[in-house]
Amino acid sequence: MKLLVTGGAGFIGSNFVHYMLKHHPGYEIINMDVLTYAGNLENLKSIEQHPGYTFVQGDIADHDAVDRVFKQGIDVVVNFAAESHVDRSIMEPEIFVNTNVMGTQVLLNAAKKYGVAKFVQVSTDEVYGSLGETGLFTESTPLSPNSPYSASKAGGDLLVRAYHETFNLPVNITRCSNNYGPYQFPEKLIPLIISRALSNQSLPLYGDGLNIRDWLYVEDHCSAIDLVIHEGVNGEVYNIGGNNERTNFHIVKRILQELGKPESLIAYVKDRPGHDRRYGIDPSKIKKELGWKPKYNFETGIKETVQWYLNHEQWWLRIQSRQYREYMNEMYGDR
Ligand code: NAD
Ligand code: TDX
Repeated sequence: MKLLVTGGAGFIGSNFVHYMLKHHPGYEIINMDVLTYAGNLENLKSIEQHPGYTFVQGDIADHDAVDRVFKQGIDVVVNFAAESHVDRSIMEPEIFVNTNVMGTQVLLNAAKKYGVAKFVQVSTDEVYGSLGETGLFTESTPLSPNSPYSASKAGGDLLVRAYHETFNLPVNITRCSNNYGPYQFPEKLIPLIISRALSNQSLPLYGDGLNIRDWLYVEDHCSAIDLVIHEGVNGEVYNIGGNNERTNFHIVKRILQELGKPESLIAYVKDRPGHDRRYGIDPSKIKKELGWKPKYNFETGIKETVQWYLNHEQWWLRIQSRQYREYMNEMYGDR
């Protein structure tokens, strides 16, 4: 089995490459990643010499680069490559359309041209928009994205759907809730709070801090995608989540408790424009139809994650490059 993983140097993609090499030792994995600020080959250092693993630096929106990869014969595509941070999509939406829409289109075209056994589009619950106080997102919830990020992900999803309906491409779309765990770039809430608390910097909570996200440990997302590759019914969408809704305030307080740091570090800051109030995934379809079950509860997952960041201080300190510092300064007024 030759598996093309795009965006495999990012957070979830690198966890997925490790997961697949461990659980499917005979598979051949090609990781195509352009290495944006979020792509980090250090995440894959321990498997860089693995005989089943190859890295190709390239942009999924570059027809020629994608064509060269597909010429090698690809059985399955798992498309993780994306611009993934909502705040950046508010500052600079165009790149989100280029990668998340155009890039997906280029991959779909190559998959159609060369033929694949499966194309898995890794999407997000954010395409469904925001929930009120009750209810959960199901696979039939209408798409109602509110940020340039989620709109571009929804655009990619619709193209994937169209390639199934029009060209019979064997596709699945997965829509997962917020992930956390090792190798997550410290612009996202959990690693941002851990790294800033460890440096005794202020901890920015947007608005009233009571927006709700539904958290899933990254390894559980990987096991769900593995299952969808092998058992997913072509053309189907699968929501993935572990029923772990928490307010942002709760998350920050829990991390402070784990680190033994004071709540006085919390700083309420201006809200994110278009900030979705609540996400909550109904994962019953993937559980019932494919037998997926998450392994981690939130308590175990958050403890492991905090420990990982404590043990890998050099990993996130190295990331804090000039570009990262400029971004943090623009967002939070750091010096
Ligand atoms: P990430 O930002 O950590 O990683 C994205 C990776 O894609 C990086 O390695 C980057 O270099 C690469 N990339 C970006 N543009 C590219 C391009 N044009 N060509 C090739 N590679 C490119 O993102 P993540 O958090 O790991 O998310 C991975 C996927 O999962 C995304 O599609 C995202 O929408 C989806 N998702 C993320 C979450 C979450 O909580 N992080 C939840 C649900 C779905
Ligand atoms: O400094 C912060 N302060 C804060 O209050 C940051 C970075 C975030 N927040 C809030 C905004 C959200 O309500 O925390 C929540 C989580 O924020 P992010 O980590 O930016 O994630 P979110 O916007 O929910 O999107 C994430 O989950 C779905 C990923 O970034 C997406 O790629 C994924 O699709």
